[in-house]
Amino acid sequence: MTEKNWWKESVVYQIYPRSFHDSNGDGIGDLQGIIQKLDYLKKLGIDVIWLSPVYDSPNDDNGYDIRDYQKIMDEFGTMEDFDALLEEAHKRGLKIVMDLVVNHTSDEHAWFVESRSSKDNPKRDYYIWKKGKENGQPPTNWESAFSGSAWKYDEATGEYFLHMFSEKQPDLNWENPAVRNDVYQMMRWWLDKGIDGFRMDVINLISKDQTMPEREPDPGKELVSAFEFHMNGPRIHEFLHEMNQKVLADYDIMTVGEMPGATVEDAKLYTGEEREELNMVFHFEHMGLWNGPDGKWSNMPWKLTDLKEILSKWQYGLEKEGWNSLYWNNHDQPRVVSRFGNEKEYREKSAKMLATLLHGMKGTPYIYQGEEIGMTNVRFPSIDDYEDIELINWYNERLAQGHNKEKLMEAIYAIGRDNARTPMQWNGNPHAGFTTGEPWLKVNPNYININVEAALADPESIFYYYQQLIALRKQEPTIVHGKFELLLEDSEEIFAYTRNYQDDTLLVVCNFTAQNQTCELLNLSAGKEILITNEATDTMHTLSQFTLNPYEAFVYRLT
Ligand code: TEU
Ligand code: CA
Repeated sequence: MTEKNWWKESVVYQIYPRSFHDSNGDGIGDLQGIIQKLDYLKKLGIDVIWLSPVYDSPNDDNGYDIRDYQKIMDEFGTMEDFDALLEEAHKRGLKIVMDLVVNHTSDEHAWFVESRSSKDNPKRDYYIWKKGKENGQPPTNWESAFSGSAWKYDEATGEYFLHMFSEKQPDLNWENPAVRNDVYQMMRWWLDKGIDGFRMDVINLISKDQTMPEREPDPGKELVSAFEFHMNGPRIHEFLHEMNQKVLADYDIMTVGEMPGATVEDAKLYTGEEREELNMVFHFEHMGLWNGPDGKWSNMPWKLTDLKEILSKWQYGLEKEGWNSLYWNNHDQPRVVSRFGNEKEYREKSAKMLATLLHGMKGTPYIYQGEEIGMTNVRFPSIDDYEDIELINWYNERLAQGHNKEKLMEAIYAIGRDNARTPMQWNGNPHAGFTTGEPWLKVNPNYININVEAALADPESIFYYYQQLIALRKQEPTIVHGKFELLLEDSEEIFAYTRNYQDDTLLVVCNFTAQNQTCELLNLSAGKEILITNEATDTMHTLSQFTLNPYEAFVYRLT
């Protein structure tokens, strides 16, 4: 596809390289391992691969702490391997979108090594340095997203530097034009190699509120996150427009910004065509349904009506301007079939239902590695089996505060990022065929039954259902362009909507429960054709009143 806005008709597949496929037996996924699986991705039917960071990194946050933007991480291979991957992907008509992490670098990046060396080093202002308070406290009472203060004291110069994530991820100072120009130069270097775009990590945090407001601690909220002060900051649109004009506009690419705290109104400004900023954003509203006083770790119960309110708000909101990203999970989120579906007795049915709901909507769908075979969350017996800095820091901080260990583990089982990072399950061989060595993170023991080889051998598998949904998007303009209309908005059991384009109307109905549900859709015309269903049937429900089986989903064309 070379026409403008090809990304509006594409389906994206996210690869977390560390966990995708290991080609040399060191237990760590790598670029050659991805090359070996490109035909599998082609078979699935996806168009674009979003590659989580593959740059040189000490891996404090598994590559989201970059030490050299123009060098490949040793464990992943060489720049020649990357060039081979890009060439092999393009040969198959697959595009590669890289992960751009420029809100922060690693503290081992040459820029930071210089910046911290002295107050008058030319790179001092590449980062955000502040004096502490008179009483010896850090400059503000903000928390890092990975627990503890968002400020780290640096002995060498007696000042603190800001890190909204780990202590090894100092925030770049985007107020400094030299930082911006160095970032733009690096982006052009990658785009001139022929990559097809960027996913931009927490890109709406780069413009900091220069007043550095102190936050009054709120007893109801254990988290006083630095995030809150810098989401959609004062100069964010200026910076993104500058990036667009100095880099992005010169290339036929796709850009998607990861934007914690972005609203529909923000997204219109970030993605409106005439705005010349980005193409799409990832919002987090549906990923925050279970947030409570301790953020996501509160793991509150969620309601279908809340999910419907959020997703339909974004469908309506970006109908005329901007464009939606559609996702259930990624490398930071729990597995969708465990979170929103039913991983036990209805794993396959509910996974297909969830896929139907998302892929029937308007926007660009993103599939996270393993989602297409219904991989689930994991329950490792000990905290020592886990690797993610976010969950380990949170666990240790809460344990030190006297919280119950079992309760903490239950939250990790439900919400922890390692749920998404257990190695991809390729077959029933040891370590699921991910590696011939010892995997860097244990494989989910259910790989024996849940793996690609088994899925490819089963015509009724979740894989082939995703393959059908992707094909449907290619053949049905109404799925790409149709206007969304929510139905049954008060139902806590059924999520239903129509898509209308020219004189074509599609109906999507999904039962989110393990029970039969009666449903009536009186004011709709009759069904004319079943486009897809997770039921083994060729008879359509009459829409006046009908009964849905547990986790039943279908897409009808209406007369
Ligand atoms: O994630 C940003 C972010 O908001 C994370 O804190 C995420 O939402 C959270 O872990 C879920 O509760 C991006 C990357 O996707 C993440 O992997 C990195 O750890 C983070 O930025 C720092 O680069
Ligand atoms: Ca390897």
